[in-house]
Amino acid sequence: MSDFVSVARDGDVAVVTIDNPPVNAMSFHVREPLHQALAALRDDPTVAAIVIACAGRTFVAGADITEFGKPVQQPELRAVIALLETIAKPTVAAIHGTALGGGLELALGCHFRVADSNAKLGLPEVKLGLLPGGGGTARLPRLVGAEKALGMIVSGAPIGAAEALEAGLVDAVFDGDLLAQTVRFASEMVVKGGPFLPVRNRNDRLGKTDLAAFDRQATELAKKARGLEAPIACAQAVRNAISLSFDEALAAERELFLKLVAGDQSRAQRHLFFAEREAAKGSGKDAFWRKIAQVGVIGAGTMGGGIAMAFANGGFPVTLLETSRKALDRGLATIDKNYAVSVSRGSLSEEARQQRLDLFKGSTDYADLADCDLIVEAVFEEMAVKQEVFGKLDAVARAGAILATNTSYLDVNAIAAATSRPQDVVGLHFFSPANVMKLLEIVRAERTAPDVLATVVELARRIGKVPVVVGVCHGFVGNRMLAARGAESEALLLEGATPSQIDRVFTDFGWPMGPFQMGDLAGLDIGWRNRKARGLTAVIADALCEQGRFGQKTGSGFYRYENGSRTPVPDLEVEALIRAKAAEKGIAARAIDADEIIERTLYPLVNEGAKILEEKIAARASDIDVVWVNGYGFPVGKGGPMFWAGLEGGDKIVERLDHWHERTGKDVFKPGRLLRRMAETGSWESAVGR
Ligand code: T1G
Repeated sequence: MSDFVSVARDGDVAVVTIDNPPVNAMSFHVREPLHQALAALRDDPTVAAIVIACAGRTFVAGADITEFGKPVQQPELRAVIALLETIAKPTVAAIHGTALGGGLELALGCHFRVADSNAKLGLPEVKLGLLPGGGGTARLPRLVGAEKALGMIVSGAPIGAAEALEAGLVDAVFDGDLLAQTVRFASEMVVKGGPFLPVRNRNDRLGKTDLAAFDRQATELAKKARGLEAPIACAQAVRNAISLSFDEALAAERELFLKLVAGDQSRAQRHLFFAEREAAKGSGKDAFWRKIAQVGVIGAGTMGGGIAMAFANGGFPVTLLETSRKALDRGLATIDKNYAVSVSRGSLSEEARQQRLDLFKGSTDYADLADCDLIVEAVFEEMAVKQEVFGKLDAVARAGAILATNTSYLDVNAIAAATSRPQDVVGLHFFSPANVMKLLEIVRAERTAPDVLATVVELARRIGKVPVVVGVCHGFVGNRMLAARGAESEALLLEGATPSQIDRVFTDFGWPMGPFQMGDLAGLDIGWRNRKARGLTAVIADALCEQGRFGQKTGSGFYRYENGSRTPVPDLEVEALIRAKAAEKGIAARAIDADEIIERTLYPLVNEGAKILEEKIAARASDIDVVWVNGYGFPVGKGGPMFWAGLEGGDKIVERLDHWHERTGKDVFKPGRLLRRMAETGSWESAVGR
């Protein structure tokens, strides 16, 4: 056959094996020989049944994403599946690892699907700004029902083999030798005899759809789309499966798919798919350079507790150290409560909760960290405190242990210098809540050893984090750019904009919330203490904090929060305070529109990103996108600030920054050299290359 598709016989059962490492993507060089093989086997009278299986670690994990946006080579996936459905003899897909996207759609083209008990099945196309384009929106509802299909396709979340069996998506689940059991299953079907109904002709479940319930569910899901087109298209396509004939629904799916695949949102989300994988490159993927079996965390506060949970969730025993028993018990109680909340929400079983709690050991004695392979410090954000902790760590930690700091701003080189082993020191900047947020900014200090870097990058993936390696500067990539994005927020308020007006521009842009609501959620006192420590001021935020308005936690900040609710209510008192501060500075209020707000917040964000790239604090523009999407809620449909800059147009950004620089004389608007080059060359890659 070909290097990528082979056919073997087990009696009168033909086994077609796809072998296209690493994830058996349905690339053209797979589709063509597969199409040929199936046509031949269909017409071969000596073949009584056909099994489709995959070599390597997984069943087909989807269409080949690298082919999108390029001329389509025939046969397409839909043609392979259409051929599959013309086969009268039983066809069985043997699923192990992950059957995702086009891979599951291929399996839906078979009469039967059997799965290994650890297999996962799903249609995650929505995460790429797409919808299933190989008939999944018309076939999946016919097997699992419209409501279940809607949930799976709009969320893109895979389900396990047991749930798939219960839902009717697979016909059997096996442990052990999957292929042998699948061949036996196929033979049993031959004996049982046909006719074998292709999924496209199975309409019973669809016929039982409660349309009102379905439409309610679809409306609820659409509300959460936040400007993304794909979730809406997914819901529409599943709706079509109910109300149209199979072929009409298939044609409608095609139309929606072609529109999305050509759109900026899907291009942005495909960019992020590869950017996340690129960001983790440069380290031995599955090679642990240093053994990490036992983890220590210093500080059981909000960050320390979350970090400890992240490691326990990854299966690592954790020693949690605090200065006093009281503080330790408080920290452990919070961890216990957090797990209890997950159990009550059904996202964690009671058994798993207990297993994780059993991984924790509390201590107030540094000596208990002596057997840890990695120790993460999460104490007060002050250099002297951190250096004292690292001095103590240097005395107790075993040789070869990795010493990490969770600082979100401070100089990791200066922290490392407080030890006799700076080569073992690295920054691990988690984001709050650390057991939830996916981003891990890994800060490479001047003397951090390569194997330390490689080890923590791999470790990050193992605890479900998205690692990005960055250099040392104040605030690293994320917080340094955040400062640039926020630099003008106060000026915009003094000149006439309101907190809710600015926040709405951000939510319209696709952000979960704007800077002022975010400030209230995180607590305005954190920034206040940081500014005071550095001798900086923020006229309005400082004034609010002096009034004890720290945000949600005190019931008021830039907004009011009534009766403990999290709903921000615009507060005339705040607007009066802003106007008073403006009057003190002789600033008259004027109308400010959404474009100006974007230009004075997001253009400086991009500009700071360009400076970071130029200083090699970030290795790639796409790394900056991964930081902002996974750590700061930058809308995935825009691909991150650097990708978005390409959509917005480098020349327009430079022209407007020049305008504001001339008008205000502020450095935050002064376009960096690399941004100008990007505007000339049209891409960050070519700008960096020049
Ligand atoms: N196409 C091309 N390359 C892919 C790929 C794909 N579908 N999936 C993975 N890769 C590459 C990836 O870039 C990396 O490359 C390597 O494989 C290993 O991946 C018509 C429209 C399967 C769960 O969305 O979720 O089908 O960096 O590091 O952590 O309806 O990969 O080594 O050079 O992620 O073990 C739908 C995407 C496509 C699934 C494995 N499918 N893949 O995770 O490995 S759209 C998806 C994943 C579609 C049809 C439509 C994960 C994984 P490199 P990895 P992993």
